[in-house]
Order: sequence, then structure tokens, then C-alpha cells
Amino acid sequence: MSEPRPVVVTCAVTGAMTVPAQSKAIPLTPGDIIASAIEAHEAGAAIIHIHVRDPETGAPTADLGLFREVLVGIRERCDAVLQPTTGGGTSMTLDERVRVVEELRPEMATFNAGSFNFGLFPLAGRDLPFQEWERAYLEGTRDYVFRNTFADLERVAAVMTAAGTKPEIEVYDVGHLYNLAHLVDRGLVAEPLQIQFVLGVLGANAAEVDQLVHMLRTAERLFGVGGFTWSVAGVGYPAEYQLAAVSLMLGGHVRVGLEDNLRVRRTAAADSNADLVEKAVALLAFFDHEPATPDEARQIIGLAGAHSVGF
Ligand code: KMH
Ligand code: ZN
Repeated sequence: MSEPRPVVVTCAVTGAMTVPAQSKAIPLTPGDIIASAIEAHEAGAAIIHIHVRDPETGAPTADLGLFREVLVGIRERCDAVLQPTTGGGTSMTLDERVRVVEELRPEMATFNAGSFNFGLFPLAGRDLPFQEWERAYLEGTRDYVFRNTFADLERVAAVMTAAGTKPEIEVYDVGHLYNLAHLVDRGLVAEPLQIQFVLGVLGANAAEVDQLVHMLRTAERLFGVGGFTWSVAGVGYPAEYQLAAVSLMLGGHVRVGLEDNLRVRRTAAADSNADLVEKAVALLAFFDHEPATPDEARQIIGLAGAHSVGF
């Protein structure tokens, strides 16, 4: 478990949780997202997790042209594994969320394993220079359920299977693991699984060590010790790095990025995604680990390579 090993660092470069008023570092335009992804890769990220935003306002969007521009732009400049979201943003239909997989057939994409309240509204009360849409977006989550019903899960699984896209299963609470086991039992999601434990969203499980260990042990009971690969995305600071440290000790991989966390120290905002990746790589070094290359990540997770992508 603690032997030196290549660790897969994923960078979630922009997301749909944080809003532009919170940090000027959040890349909004395709060009900025591409540049930030390249810098994150050069800092040690093997996987880039991708959302796209309206270039004018920074609002989350599912626009296929923007996804294509970003995916092509990154792929032209580095061999990182590109992992677009099917989670999207709060106002998107499932059709809109899965189109990027249907049309662009990425190597990987996120697969959100259950429904839950996704509360960003406490942020709306902060004294920040919000655009009108930002405050409405945040406040709107007071009455928002991030919907992933069993019918939705069946649809996303079918879309990913048809596209040859490996799902990264986003698990926010322990019950989502039982949803996943149900899908595996029905042959709708193939093993070996890649699980991302996403902890710290208001409405799902907390970014606490004992919650992570409980969910990991539950996954091991369901899918076998060593029977799956896994990573941890702690939301916020210091959770992002505290849970990353636990993951490194227990055999997991790590996700960092401005999608989930805007601070590089308690007293310092991150200036870029690369800042956050550099800190993660330094943490790896404390445990004698090296960041995995994209091809090592493909081998660890079981990816077929980018030759079959549609972009
Ligand atoms: N923003 C994370 C809390 C997705 O994009 O599909 C969840 C996430 C899932 O990244
Ligand atoms: Zn995301």
C-alpha cells in the first residue's frame, strides 16, 4: 500500500460549482481552459476533467462546439487523458449532459452515481462582485436536486458503452456505491471500475477522513479489495489536500483543481490550476510517489487510448 507507485493526478480545471466572482483564476473561455489544462498537465496532471462555460459570462454550458474546441485544443498540445463531464451544471437536461459523450466519444467521462441535493446557496450571501446570473445560480441550488435517477443511470451507462467511453464513477455518498453495485450486477457498467470519491458537497457526504475510509471499505466489500481503482476529490480547502493525503496512504489517486477548491494555502488563493497540481505533486513526493504519466494512467485505469475519440 505504501510502496512508491505512480499516482494519477486529475485536474478539474473549471467546473460548474465555483463561479467567476470567487476567483479570477478560474478559466472561462475555451482558450483559457486549454491553456490552464496544458499548464496543469505540465505540472503533473495526467487526466484533465473538463467543463465548458459561456465565454462572455462564465456561466456553465453544455455547448458541444465549446467542448469540441477545448478537447481538440488540448489534444493538439498534450497527451493527457481528457475527461469531460456528464454532470454539467444545474440547469441542464440529461440529453444536454450526455451529448458530449454521444458526439465526441472521449476516452473517459464522469458518471454521477446518484441523486442528491447540491447546495451552493450559502455562497450567495458572500460580499463578492456577483453578476446577476451568478447570484441566481447559487441561490437556485436552495431548491435543486442533482438528478441521477435509475432511468438516468441506465441511459448514461448505455451512452458510454456505445461510445466506448470509460466511466469514472462519481460517488458522493455511501448509497451511491449500492446504486453502482446494482448497475454492475445487471451488466450495465463493466468492471474494473474507476471510482472518484467526491466528498464535501453540501447535500452529500462530508469531506472527513472517517467518511472516506467508510466509503472505501464499503466499496471494497462490494467490488473486492484491489478490485477497482479509485481517486479522491475533496471539495474546498484544506479538505482537498487532507483527503488526498489519506488517499495516498491507502492506495488511491488524487483530484485537485479550481472546480473544487480555490485555495492553495489557508491564507492564499490559488493563482492557477497549476498551483494546485504543484502542491499535489509535492504531497506525492512526501510519500515517495511520482505523478503518473498519461500512458501510466491509461494502464492503471484500463483505458484503450485516444485513437477512438471523435475529436
Ligand atoms: N464538481 C464536482 C463536485 C461531474 O462533473 O460530473 C463533481 C464533478 C462531477 O466534477
Ligand atoms: Zn465536474
